[in-house]
Amino acid sequence: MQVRSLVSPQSVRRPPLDLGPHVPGEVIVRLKTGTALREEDMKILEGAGAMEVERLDFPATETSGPQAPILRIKLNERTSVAEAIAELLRDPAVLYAVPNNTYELQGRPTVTNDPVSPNDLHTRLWGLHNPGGGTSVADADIDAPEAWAIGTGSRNGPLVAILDTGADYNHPDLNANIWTNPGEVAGDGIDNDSNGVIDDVRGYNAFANNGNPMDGHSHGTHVAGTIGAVGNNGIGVVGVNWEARMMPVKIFSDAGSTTTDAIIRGINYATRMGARVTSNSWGGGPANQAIKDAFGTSPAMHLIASGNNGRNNDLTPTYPAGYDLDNIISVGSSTKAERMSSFSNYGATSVDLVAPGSDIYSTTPNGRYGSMSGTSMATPHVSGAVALLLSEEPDLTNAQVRSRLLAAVDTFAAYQGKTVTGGRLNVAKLLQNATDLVERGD
Ligand SMILES: [Ca+2]
Ligand SMILES: [Ca+2]
Ligand SMILES: [Ca+2]
Ligand SMILES: [Ca+2]
Repeated sequence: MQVRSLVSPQSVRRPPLDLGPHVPGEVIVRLKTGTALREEDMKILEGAGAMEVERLDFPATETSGPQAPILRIKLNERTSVAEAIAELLRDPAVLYAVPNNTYELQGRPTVTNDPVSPNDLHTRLWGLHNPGGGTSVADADIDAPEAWAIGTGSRNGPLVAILDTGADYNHPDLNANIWTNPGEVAGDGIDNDSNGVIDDVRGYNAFANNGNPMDGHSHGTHVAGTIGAVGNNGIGVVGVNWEARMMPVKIFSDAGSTTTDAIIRGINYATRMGARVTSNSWGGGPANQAIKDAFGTSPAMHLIASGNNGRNNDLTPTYPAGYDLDNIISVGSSTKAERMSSFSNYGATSVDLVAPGSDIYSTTPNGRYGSMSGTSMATPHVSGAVALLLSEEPDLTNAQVRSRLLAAVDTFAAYQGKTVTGGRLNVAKLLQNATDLVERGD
């Protein structure tokens, strides 16, 4: 017996009804084939109202090879974004056409810069080592001191791209652990290493498309300190890694907003420069196929904040954490009392694990220190743990990193049914590997 399908054909591609917040008069377009932008492609774009075309091509990798063109087009005044997308989707040469969606930082953490002398600071790093007392639960931490008995990180270790508001690379507790581009000469106005960016010595400003990733906000500097503030140097704080190789990629303006084209430029730069890990304390807004493809093309492991809406991501996905890619890990936030942070998004199938994110003390610009809360602060604990693991075991694949990371959690009822693992990061278990673990009391 034949079953007749009542489903209509899938071949008609329609633009989404809700385009989400986006840059007016701009569209991101990906073509299907070829690596060159041909004359007939230009005709298609002009037919859809394009006035200006910028290439945002994904870098070729060993697995992907050369990539089909991806373009940011600026439209003439007569054409709306919805009209242009509808027109482009009618052409079989177009793989997809999406808005240049805009995104915000994950929450707006408040900063309290602290004037207290450096010798007092270690007691505030409860996420690394929590002795208990007050509202704190002893050992509600990632067991960093136990991990440091195995390794403390390396300045020749994995390149960690921090996609954020930049970083204060002159901070005395960060400077030595910020990547220096070996192929670039500072201040000569020349792109010495021919990577498309002039004078990108300490990272990249993808938002303004220049070589200076200085942080005028504070969020990215705080994230960097959790991953790799210089350890055992007698000042400030210690990161999960005492030594690290962190590359600030500034995808946000100093006001904390960004666009799809800046995000793609930032991810592509990280890919091109060989990032092994990316740390992403941002999200919200609509799914965007071009951003998903930029993450998917990159061979790096991507640690991504689950979001600060206090909601279930299984029901209402948050992006980029929610993109279904093997190299993305979604991170929720825990408190010093071993509870889910009230602001943290959760999800039994969509949030992989939690890490300390409430009341986190770290570096802030101009040589200062302060506390912030958010899944933004939880994510760099995991990024730092993955970097520490890869500095010890550089040959691990992404699949191995994922399975090691998700096995090396401390499980608690508070995280059951709210995360895939039901647990909180434990970096000592991660480095020890779960098989020969000896449980410790603190
Ligand atoms: Ca501990
Ligand atoms: Ca350069
Ligand atoms: Ca130069
Ligand atoms: Ca320090």
